[in-house]
Formats: sequence, structure tokens, C-alpha cells
Amino acid sequence: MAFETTVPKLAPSAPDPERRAIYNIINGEHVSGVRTFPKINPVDGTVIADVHEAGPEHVDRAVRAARRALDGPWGDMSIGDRARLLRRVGDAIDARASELVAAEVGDTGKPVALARDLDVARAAENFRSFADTGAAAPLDSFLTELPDGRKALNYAIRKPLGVVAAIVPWNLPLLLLTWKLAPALVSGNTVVIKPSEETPSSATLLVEIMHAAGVPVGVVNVVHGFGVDSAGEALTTHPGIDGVTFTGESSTGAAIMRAVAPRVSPVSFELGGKNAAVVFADADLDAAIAGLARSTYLNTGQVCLCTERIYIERAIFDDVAAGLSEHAKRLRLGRPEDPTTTTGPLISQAHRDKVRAYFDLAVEEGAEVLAGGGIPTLGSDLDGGSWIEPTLWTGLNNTHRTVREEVFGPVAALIPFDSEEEAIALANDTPYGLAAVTWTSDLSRGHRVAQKMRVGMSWVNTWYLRDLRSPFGGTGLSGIGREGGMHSLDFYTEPTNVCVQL
Ligand code: NAD
Ligand code: 6OD
Repeated sequence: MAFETTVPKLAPSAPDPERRAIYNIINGEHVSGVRTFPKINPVDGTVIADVHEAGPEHVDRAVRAARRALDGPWGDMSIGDRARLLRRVGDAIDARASELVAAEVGDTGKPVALARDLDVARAAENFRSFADTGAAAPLDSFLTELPDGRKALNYAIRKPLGVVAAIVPWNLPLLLLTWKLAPALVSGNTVVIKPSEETPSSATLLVEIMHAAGVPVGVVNVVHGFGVDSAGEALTTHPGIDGVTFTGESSTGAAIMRAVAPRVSPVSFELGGKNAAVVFADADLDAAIAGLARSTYLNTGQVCLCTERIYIERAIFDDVAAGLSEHAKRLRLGRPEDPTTTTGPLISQAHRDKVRAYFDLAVEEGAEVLAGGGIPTLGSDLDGGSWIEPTLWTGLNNTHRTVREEVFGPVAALIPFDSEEEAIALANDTPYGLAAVTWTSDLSRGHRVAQKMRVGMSWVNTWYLRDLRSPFGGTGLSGIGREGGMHSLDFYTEPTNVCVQL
């Protein structure tokens, strides 16, 4: 490959492996911040790391490093070489999967099997998939016929946006970061990453792995910290940023839009959801109930695609409610490394306070609690963690705040319906528009209803089944733009049309 690799200068590890230091990574070096903040393990509430918060001057250094890398050999590298490098990163992720799983589990408390089979597996796959997409990306070309019989050739080349800010949340930290990083890099951009303050570990380790795999220094940088008055705001307001790719809350997306407005920078936003599932009486009920349990409770309900509203045809309402509540009660909360654990804690005490406030509000709004509804007592040190019970409500309707606002926890409201038209209207009665699921054995109805859902992703008889080439994103409060396959390349590149008179 035609580029030079500079060996990064890394600061020595902190002496106490139980409470390590997590540094910013700028131009291949570990860099201390303006202060540190503690990273708390949500399993038991212990402090596991001291994270170096980047100040505006660190963010500035990171953006400048990314700009230098863009103007250096990285900017001249062929797309084929970048794709080969991305595949090498995918292999390096596989080779160091156990370290990445440990980083992800330490930060989030999610079950080891979930971190291994979803987060880390997808991180490697994201690099491979976008290596393939980038290497095979076509260019637009048109042979233009002029009225006088002459011809012109129009063709559009893709150029990188430039220095991209990637700001990511805590729920699937590595999966969502690599979902942005891989297409940004194969397109030739350089990147400054701002991981969530709740999950600093896997992004830091990933960038170390990428440097070891040969990614030149400065191409990928990490700044740690919070949003407002911290690294997030410093990054989105920095004049050297050419585009922002963001996944997180809709209100944060709105704040970032305001921050980039003076420079009219492009944004790609994957935001919140209040996703509906619709279950028709003709559905395979066992499959539907198992699928609904998965779409409600995976990752303790902390997946943007999770179902929080379940509309059930009245004739089968009681059967679905009983089956789902049985599933909810069977979930096992426990330590991540215990193979029988199905469900981890919420990410933090602050997030648990928010989810619990919705649990209380649901009861005030007249909900009947079919399962859960509170804070479990798990015994020993686990009671210092941010655990919450998998929960189900009935007795609510679309006017209630608990059915309109995103909870982002392990809970769904079950609501009956009487006709297909009513089910579609109820599902679409939301300012969000991320994902929907239709459960039915009627093929025509499945297509018909799925197409009428006002969302970015509409699944039938399944949920969160992914083909990384397909468009991913949301309408309304759920986002701007689509990522996935060529959709990602469209965001991370600027076309220049060349017109040649023949
Ligand atoms: P969040 O918006 O609070 O934070 C996301 C990131 O933005 C973090 O890194 C945070 O530090 C940073 N940030 C916060 N304020 C900022 C500001 N003013 N300027 C710049 N950066 C700022 O979201 P979260 O709580 O980490 O994640 C949960 C939310 O993310 C939920 O709403 C969920 O639905 C959404 N989400 C959406 C998708 C999707 O694909 N649509 C995927 C995952 C999560
Ligand atoms: O699977 C993906 O590619 C993706 N972007 C998932 C988002 C999940 C939200 O929490």
C-alpha cells in the first residue's frame, strides 16, 4: 500500500488495571485532558476508569491533525488501498475481539454474549461491508447529445467531505461508531470521534487497534467528554469540521443543527424512535410473541429500533398480553459473564431515574402493570447498579405521554385495535418515524401494511434483520438522511461533475 505508517506514541497505561485512565487520541498520541471524569460500571456502581475530558484546545488539535492527515498521503491513497486497509481493520477486530468485548461490557454492563455476537461482530462486518461497497461504487456518467449533433461526456467523481465529526451514543457504542467510521474512511475522509461520556472504552481501543493495523496517524482521532460546554459542543462549532454524522437523541440533533447552521455543514442524523409493532389475529402467535419479546427487551430496551408500542388485534389481545408478560418475567437479570443472563442494567443511574419516572407516570396515566414496573432487588453488590425490571403496560392509549415519548428502556404499552386501517393510523400517530414491525401470516397484508408505515425501516415477521447495503434512518424526529451501502457513500462524499465537450 502506498502510504507511510507512523508508529503512534502512546502514553503508558495507568498503574491500576482496575481503575485505568482513558486518554484522548490525537494524531496517534494519547493526550491528557483538562480534567478527568469517572466512568461508572452500571452493573454495580463502581468506578472503573478515569476519563480525560478534552477541552476546546484538544478538540482544535484533533481537527488540525485530521486536516493534516487529509492533506497528506491519506488524501492521495486509492480507494482500492483504503478498502484493503479497512478489511485489515476488520480482521484486527476479530483478532482482538475479546478485548473489545471486555471494553464494551465494562462500560455498558450488557451480557457478554450480546457484546460478542452483536456489537463486536458487527464492528468487523461494518469495515468489511463498506470496504466492498467503496471498492465497487459506480460513478454517474451521461453521454449528452447536443442539438447540433455534437456530444459531451458528463461524469461525476466522488471526493471526500473532508474532516468529519462522528458523535455517537452509549447503547451500541462500537457498532454505531464503526457504522459511521468505515464509510467515512473508505470515502477518503479523516475523522474526529466523540464517543459518549458513558462509553469511552471501545472507541479508544478501536483506534489503537486501527493504528496497529496500519491506519496512518491523524486519520482517526478521539476526543472524550460531554455535549454542552464540553468536547461535543467544541467539535460541532469548530470551523474546521466539514460535516457531522450523529446518532443520539432528537433534541441533541436539533442542538447540533443549530451549531452547524452558520457554516451550513452537512449532517447525517440517526435519532430517537417510538417504534410500533402491529400484531394481526392471523399471525403465528408463538413467533410473534417471541419476536416482540426480543424487539422490546434486547439490550434492556436500549436500541433505537426497540418496540415501545404494540398494537394487537382485539381477538388475540389477551393471548399476546399473557404470552409476552410470561416472556418478560422469564428474563434473567444478572452479571454480564453469567451465560444465563439475558438482560443487563440500564446505562446509568441518571438514565434509570428517567425510565423510572416514566414507570411512575404510566401508573398516574392509568396503566395496568402486567409485568415489572419497578427496581429489582438482586442482592449483594449488584444493588449498587442501575437495574430495572422488564415491564409491560396495558390500559394506555395514544394520548398518553408514555405512549408518545421515547422511554429507551425495557417497556412497551399494549393497545388493542379493530381494523387494519386503525392499526396503521395508530402506528403512524407519532412525531417519530424510525422503525415498525408487522406480524401477520397474510403475505399481501404484510406488504401492504409495511409500505404504509411512515418509517425508515419496516419489518414483516422479523425485527432488526440487517442487510448493510440497505437504507437505514428515520423520518420526522427520527433523523435526516439515510446511511447504509451507497447511501452512506452519498453522505460522506461530495460529487464533482466533469463535463467534456467531445
Ligand atoms: P445523546 O443525544 O444524549 O448523546 C449522544 C452523543 O451526543 C453523546 O456522545 C453526547 O455526549 C453527545 N452530545 C450531547 N449533547 C451534545 C451537544 N449539544 N453537542 C454535541 N454533542 C452532544 O443520546 P444518548 O443518550 O447517548 O443515546 C440515546 C438516544 O440515541 C436515544 O434517543 C436513541 O433513540 C438514540 N439512538 C438512535 C439511533 C438511530 O440509529 N436512530 C441509534 C442509537 C441511539
Ligand atoms: O444496525 C445498524 O446498522 C444500526 N445503525 C443500528 C442502530 C441501532 C440503534 O440503537
